[in-house]
Amino acid sequence: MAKRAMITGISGQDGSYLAEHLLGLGYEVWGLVRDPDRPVGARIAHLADEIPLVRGDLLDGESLVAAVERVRPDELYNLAAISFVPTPWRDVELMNDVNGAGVLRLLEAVRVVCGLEPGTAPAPGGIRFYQASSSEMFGAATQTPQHEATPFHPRSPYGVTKVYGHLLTRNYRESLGLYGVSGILFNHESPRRGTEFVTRKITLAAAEIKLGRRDRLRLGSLDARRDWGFAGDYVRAMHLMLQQDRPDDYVVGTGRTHTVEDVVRIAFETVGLHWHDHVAVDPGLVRPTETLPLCADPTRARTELGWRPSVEFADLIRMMVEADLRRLR
Ligand code: NDP
Ligand code: GDR
Repeated sequence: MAKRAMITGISGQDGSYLAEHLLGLGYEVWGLVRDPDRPVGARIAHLADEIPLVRGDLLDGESLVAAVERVRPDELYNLAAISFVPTPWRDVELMNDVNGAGVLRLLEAVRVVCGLEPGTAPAPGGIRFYQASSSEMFGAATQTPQHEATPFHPRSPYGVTKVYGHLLTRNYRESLGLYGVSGILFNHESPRRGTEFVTRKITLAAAEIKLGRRDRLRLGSLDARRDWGFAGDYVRAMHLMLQQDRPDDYVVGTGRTHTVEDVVRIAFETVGLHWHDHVAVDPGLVRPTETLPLCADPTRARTELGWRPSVEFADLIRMMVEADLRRLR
């Protein structure tokens, strides 16, 4: 019988790639959305006939118990979050409620539905749980590259909420025997990336400038460094994490960093323009508490999961620019 997966955040970048990947593996895939009566959104519109939707909101514990009870998934992927790091301070409480307490509500739904109790072995065939942790938890870590044992030192309220979800997932694993894992994923991008994130902001602007729809692009720090990979590769790692005999946490990234300026240069080269003619630094967009250069040490994912990224950085940026050009034309 086909395995059943449930994905929160299915309308997001990762949700869409994970749904495609699991459908390709023969899974029955359910998506948790806040309002199943609304159109599903561009990222998963092409999968609308293949994915049943179930109502649920990370802010509403009862809705999560009802959703988990109804779907009874073999694997539950918690990808839902407010995921933009410089979310305005006035929205930090909401972000904490979704990214932090929301994980608690979902884990509680799993505990209730599976009847997990301290001191009793979980019933075989229970729900396997994936939590979307983030390299942003490392923030100002003094160790580079960062691996699973690197101490956390988040530099943003977003990073703090992700540490909370991460530690809770570990706690349910250690206290209640839940098969719960956290994937500590470094930045991953794609043509489906939200336009507020720097790679897509740049690739979209390069395409728009090429087509004469605008002339300038304003950015924060061009020196900021990240370890950027392709989202389609990273969802394979999420799935592999839930197939292991023993649950554990894994760092996922390429192990190589590039600067924002590298993204800009490749994007503008792809459309045959000189970036210096179009890009300006806006001090208002420079983050006051930037992280240190974040770089993954994905040794555990490579050796235990057999995971490797397949798309190089420059090819990823070119892929995104070309997709934006196609979409605009
Ligand atoms: P997106 O921002 O693209 O998607 C976020 C999703 O969360 C959307 O589907 C959104 O639904 C949903 N959501 C937000 N609030 C709620 C809520 N209250 N209840 C239910 N659903 C909600 O994120 P990504 O796909 O890029 O990332 C997926 C996860 O991985 C996130 O948790 C993110 O923090 C984490 N992560 C991402 C990395 C990356 O580089 N992409 C790296 C490391 C971690 P709607 O469409 O309705 O708004
Ligand atoms: P990040 O991604 O904060 O790492 O979070 P983002 O693309 O927003 O920033 C990456 C780096 O680029 C610098 N930067 C700019 N960023 C944005 N958004 N806009 C700009 O104009 C700009 N100029 C420079 C930033 O300062 C930063 O250094 C992403 C999200 O997907 C999180 O949810 C996830 O957890 C982490 O990646 C890992």
